[in-house]
Amino acid sequence: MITIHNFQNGARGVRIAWLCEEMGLAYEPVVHTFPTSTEYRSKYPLGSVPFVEVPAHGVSMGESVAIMLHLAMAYGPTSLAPQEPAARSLMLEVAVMSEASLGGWLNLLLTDRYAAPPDQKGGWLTGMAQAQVRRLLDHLATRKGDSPYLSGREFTLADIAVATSLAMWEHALSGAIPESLVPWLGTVRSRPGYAKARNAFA
Ligand SMILES: N[C@@H](CCC(=O)N[C@@H](CS)C(=O)NCC(=O)O)C(=O)O
Repeated sequence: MITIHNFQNGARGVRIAWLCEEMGLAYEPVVHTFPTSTEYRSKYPLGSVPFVEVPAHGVSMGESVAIMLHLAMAYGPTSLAPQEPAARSLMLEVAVMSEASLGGWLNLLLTDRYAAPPDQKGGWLTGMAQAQVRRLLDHLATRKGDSPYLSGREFTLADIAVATSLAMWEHALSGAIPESLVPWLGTVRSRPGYAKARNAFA
């Protein structure tokens, strides 16, 4: 059994549950409050979510995109992580971008909106972070072009990774989705696995 630790409605934990739903993997959702408990930190000293445990495999790990890639490799093969080199390279580039680039700026903006002291919100770096998110989204839209999905013709874990990043941008940060990504986002969000994954952490 895969245990997924997350916050209530936590987009990055939904990302993992959605992948499990798409792959037909059983998982147990565990909801934590912020700040996380001492008990949780004894499992994962960073204290952030998501964090996954698979005791049967001796696995306990953080970093949502690494978790997705691990599960796809451990329980695949799966069309979510294509084997063909060109499709795989695109999937990896976009999936890693969702956290390493997009997620980093989103965390800065979330911290600014929800944690910064009132007199220190909205500084130069906030404007820079917003501009960087827009730049990355425009890049993804251009890169996608007329393809149905972000890494080509197949729905992959890159679509899950970016769609869940966009939930943070749209809902927690009131960000706008580029017009050309709206149909794609509607298509991927209509997958039953997304609704089930969200319900697991509702
Ligand atoms: N790059 C990490 C980001 C993890 C992260 O920032 N998680 C947030 C919630 S979505 C969190 O736990 N924030 C509270 C904290 O860091 O203490 C990942 O993809 O898992």
